[in-house]
Amino acid sequence: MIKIGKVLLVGRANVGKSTFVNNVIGQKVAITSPKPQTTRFSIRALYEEERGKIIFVDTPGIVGKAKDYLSKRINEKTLQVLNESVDLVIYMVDATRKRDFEESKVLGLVRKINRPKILVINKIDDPGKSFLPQYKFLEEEFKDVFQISAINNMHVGPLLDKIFEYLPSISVEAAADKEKIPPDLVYPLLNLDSKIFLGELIREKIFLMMGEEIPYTTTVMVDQILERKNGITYIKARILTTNDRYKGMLIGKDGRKIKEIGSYARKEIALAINKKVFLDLTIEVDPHWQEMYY
Ligand SMILES: Nc1nc2c(ncn2[C@@H]2O[C@H](COP(=O)(O)OP(=O)(O)OP(=O)(O)O)[C@@H](O)[C@H]2O)c(=O)[nH]1
Ligand SMILES: [Mg+2]
Repeated sequence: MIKIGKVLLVGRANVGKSTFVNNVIGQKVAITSPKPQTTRFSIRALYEEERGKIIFVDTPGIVGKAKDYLSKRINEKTLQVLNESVDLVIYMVDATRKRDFEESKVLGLVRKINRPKILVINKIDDPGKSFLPQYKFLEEEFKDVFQISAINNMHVGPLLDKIFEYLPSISVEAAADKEKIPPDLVYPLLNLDSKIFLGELIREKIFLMMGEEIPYTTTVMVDQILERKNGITYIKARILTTNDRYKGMLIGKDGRKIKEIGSYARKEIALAINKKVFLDLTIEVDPHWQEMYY
């Protein structure tokens, strides 16, 4: 018998959900950054080992007060995912952040999900900023509680053991027969196509290299991926932003900012696909991209 099932990750923005998924899988599937709502849509990624398969569903973090249109849309998207049928829910909280009304909002949503749940308290590697006592009361509500450091993979092993305990078992023969597996568990490694994934890698660099405001005015479209005869992979991508001022900031003095973003993204893409990459990256103003989002 092996285990196979779907695990939903839910929590406030920035608690480390995507970092956790990347580190368990051992490969970057979701971009991460210190800014909230880095993840904008749910990402499904497959973890496989001898005990079985886990489909992790990483979701965008829920923010307490969604002020702008984009943030509202992202919150709505996450709420929809919470209704999906899953075998287990991981509710992740951040030990380095105060529990406030935003956390109460997320807890309220988690309580409504009628599935087995595990409470994961993340970032315990950072004792200087620990609000651990504020999360203590949750330990009565959740039978299974793990304190981890997703970034250092600390205590992640025992958590995985527990996750597997909760997942349904099926015979090895049945698991090998795609017909016998529920269709929503037959995923490729990642549910994103390569254009979307490359766009995400570029978007991550904007989240890491620009100030607080700009990332939320931008999205990235990858238009073309071409394998050239000379062995170079040509990628044409556009950063969309909402007005000229932001465009100017993204370009930077003498075009330095866009160059930095492009070069950082290009290097990571080249490493990931093990090919030489030419990244043709431009910036466009589109005041309406957020309305078209999704
Ligand atoms: N110290 C510490 N930092 C962490 C840990 N896990 C994640 N982080 C950092 O926390 C920030 C947010 O991590 P993400 O994985 O992007 O968080 P997320 O929950 O996916 O956030 P959203 O997608 O915005 O909802 C990043 O800067 C991570 O490097 C951890 O275990 N310890
Ligand atoms: Mg994320």
